[in-house]
Amino acid sequence: MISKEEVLTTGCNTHCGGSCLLKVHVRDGVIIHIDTDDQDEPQLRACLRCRAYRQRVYAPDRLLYPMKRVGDRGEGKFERISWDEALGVVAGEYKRIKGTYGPASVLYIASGGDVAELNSQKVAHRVFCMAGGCSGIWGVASNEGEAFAALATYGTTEIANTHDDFVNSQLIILWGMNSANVIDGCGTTLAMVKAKEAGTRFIVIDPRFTDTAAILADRWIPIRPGTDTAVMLAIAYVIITESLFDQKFLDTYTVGFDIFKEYVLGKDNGVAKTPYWAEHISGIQAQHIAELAREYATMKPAALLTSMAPGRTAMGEQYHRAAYVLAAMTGNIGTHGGNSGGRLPLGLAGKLGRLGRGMRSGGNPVEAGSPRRFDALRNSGAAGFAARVHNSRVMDAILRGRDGGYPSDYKMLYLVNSNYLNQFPNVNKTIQALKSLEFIAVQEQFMTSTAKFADILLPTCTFLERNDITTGAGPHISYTRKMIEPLGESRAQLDIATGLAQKLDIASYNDKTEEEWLREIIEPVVADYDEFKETGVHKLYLEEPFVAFKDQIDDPINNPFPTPSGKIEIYSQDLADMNIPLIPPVPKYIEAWESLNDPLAKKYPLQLITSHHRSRAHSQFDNIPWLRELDPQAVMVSTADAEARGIKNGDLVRVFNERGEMVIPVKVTERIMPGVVDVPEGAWYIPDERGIDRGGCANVLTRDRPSPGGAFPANTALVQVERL
Ligand SMILES: Nc1nc2c(c(=O)[nH]1)N[C@H]1C(S)=C(S)[C@@H](COP(=O)(O)OP(=O)(O)OC[C@H]3O[C@@H](n4cnc5c(=O)[nH]c(N)nc54)[C@H](O)[C@@H]3O)O[C@H]1N2
Ligand SMILES: Nc1nc2c(c(=O)[nH]1)N[C@H]1C(S)=C(S)[C@@H](COP(=O)(O)OP(=O)(O)OC[C@H]3O[C@@H](n4cnc5c(=O)[nH]c(N)nc54)[C@H](O)[C@@H]3O)O[C@H]1N2
Ligand SMILES: [Mo]
Repeated sequence: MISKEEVLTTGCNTHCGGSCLLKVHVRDGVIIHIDTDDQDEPQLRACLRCRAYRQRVYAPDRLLYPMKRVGDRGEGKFERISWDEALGVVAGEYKRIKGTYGPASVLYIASGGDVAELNSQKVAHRVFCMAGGCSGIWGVASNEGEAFAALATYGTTEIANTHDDFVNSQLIILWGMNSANVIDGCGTTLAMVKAKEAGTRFIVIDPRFTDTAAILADRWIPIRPGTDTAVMLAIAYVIITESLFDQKFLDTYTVGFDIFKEYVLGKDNGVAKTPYWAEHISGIQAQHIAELAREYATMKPAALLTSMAPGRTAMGEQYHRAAYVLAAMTGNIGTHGGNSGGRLPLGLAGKLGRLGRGMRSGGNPVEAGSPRRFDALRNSGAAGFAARVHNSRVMDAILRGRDGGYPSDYKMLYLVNSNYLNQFPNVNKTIQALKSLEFIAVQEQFMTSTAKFADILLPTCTFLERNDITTGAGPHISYTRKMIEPLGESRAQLDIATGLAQKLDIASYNDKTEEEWLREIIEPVVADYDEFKETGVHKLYLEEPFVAFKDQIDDPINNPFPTPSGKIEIYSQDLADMNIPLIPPVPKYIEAWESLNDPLAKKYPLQLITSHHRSRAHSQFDNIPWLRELDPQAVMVSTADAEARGIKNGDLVRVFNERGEMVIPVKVTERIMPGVVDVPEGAWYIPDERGIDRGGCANVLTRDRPSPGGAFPANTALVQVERL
């Protein structure tokens, strides 16, 4: 334990993925202050959440002891028990349920929590894999649409340049990107500001006039949610008809442009994807689309940076695929200042070497020999197992089981690093599903809305109470040093898993010490482990910015793209072979469900988006007073829509659709386009006695249906807003 005051450097593990540098002031075993990098450029400066982390560590509502439920599920009544009893019950229930219904009836669900190499969700998963197996989910909430598109087009998800390359761009298009508030790698906005100072032009395309638009944009283009692909196709139309595309690039590095061109021009019996066509869909004037197309095609090099949010819509995969085609048409891939049409690399850029594998789940008997889903890409790995359920369908799967066409009947849930009820769609259905299970165990730090449904609660400590390693887009690697002892009886994830493995008599669970694991993970990238531990954060200085696909572009003969054709697949044979009209072989505009043309729009005329919030990482930090003060939860409504409803700024309003209802304050503003409302995701679900949410939990309103390629459509829902 550290007894005198010391200032120690570490890397944040928070699930925004920033991994920013923290300087933690510790005295007598207590964290007294947290500040950040003030050393060499590029600095890894922390955001407001990191700086407020002390309040999270010492929050009065931290879960400090294992507990068992004594009230009804969801009621939140618990009683303190020992670790021995808690882990004994979990192990006993696993054995009972596996014995009665088979291992596939045990569901293991995990999400973000912390971004850490060792204390990740894998360690508990390994226990269940070794004890006989469990069922799992596929579909990453963040970017399943993006991953699908990147794998189909480029054969890899490592598709972005490092952000020190921004200064080399003439033009940067931030498509749905709000990096001033939403972390996408540490220091991203600073790198953009440097580019702006160096003369780069910025265009922001977003239904909201974000802080990013305010800071950077030379031009802000508001767009109806879910219509991005239509606008991209119209951009392609202008580039094609005005012969602004790079034929040599397309001939050398891509397959299928001609088929895409036919579609865009409407020669395949369809409609020409003109700017006028896209204007009616997106709300952007045709002339503005044409101008955007000409700028993007002629200002070289230009970086089209696409955020994941427009991809978190119904048919969101098509948006990412279309962006990659635009990048290829303009020859912007593999060059400094250009971009693949993707966004920033989280973690280390490919060239810098890879961390060691660390502890892995190992083989899962339930998935051994699983056939592949008919709609899985060939290169989608374990996510393509038919034994898995999509993460936004899993509550429906619990309710309907095999009779509903799902792989199993589910009886038990072990939940790690997720506030599932709050963060995944259709809260009201989730409540029904969680009530129907025989047993639920949750690893948590707080009494979240999901934790209230647990039978056994296992308290996890924060990253400042254990050792680990994390990586960030600096690019950098951090040694996360244990600053204080775990509070109460809370434990690190590996400790919890080790205890559970003992209860399940798995002697071979772990044959290494923590130190040995961390050393093994870091060795391929950092030679001197002891120095790394001492320094805390290891910045990787690049001689020049990392450019994705530079090798493929510079020497295509020796460096094919990792796709079946070895080229950028504008046309994907893998997709063609699937023969699923909603995931076509070339990117197409397919209208989303719950668009403005849906008959439902008569009743629910507003498009809901659910943006990420600057004071939270998802639902994490919503209970932290310093952060709550900053930007209280509210629904953002345009002045025009508010006036039409007699709503004034600050009023309490009802936001509702067929799936649910909430009552929250309204922020009336010119900073969102008419017809669109934003309920930022992550606010905690607080039902009143009638089951109406008073906390502003966006997922009360979202639909639990994945997009055909797996995208998680958190930004596709129709709602109505009314004065209370
Ligand atoms: N502060 C903070 N940072 C975070 C997180 C957090 O919770 N808080 N979460 C982290 C994680 S896990 C993720 S996945 C990322 C998410 O990162 P993003 O997906 O980029 O985040 P969002 O805020 O959902 O969306 C960004 C912008 O897209 C706009 N938008 C929404 N729908 C559409 C659309 O259909 N079209 C267009 N053009 N724009 C649209 C929104 O108005 C918003 O301004 O952020 C990471 N960083
Ligand atoms: N409507 C809507 N819903 C969304 C989104 C959206 O844009 N709109 N975004 C989606 C996205 S991109 C994501 S990634 C998901 C995130 O979904 P989740 O990962 O489920 O969301 P978190 O709020 O981060 O929940 C993590 C929970 O794990 C607990 N926890 C347990 N152990 C640990 C630990 O060791 N460390 C930490 N830090 N926490 C621990 C935390 O206290 C917290 O309650 O949400 C998705 N949900
Ligand atoms: Mo995410």
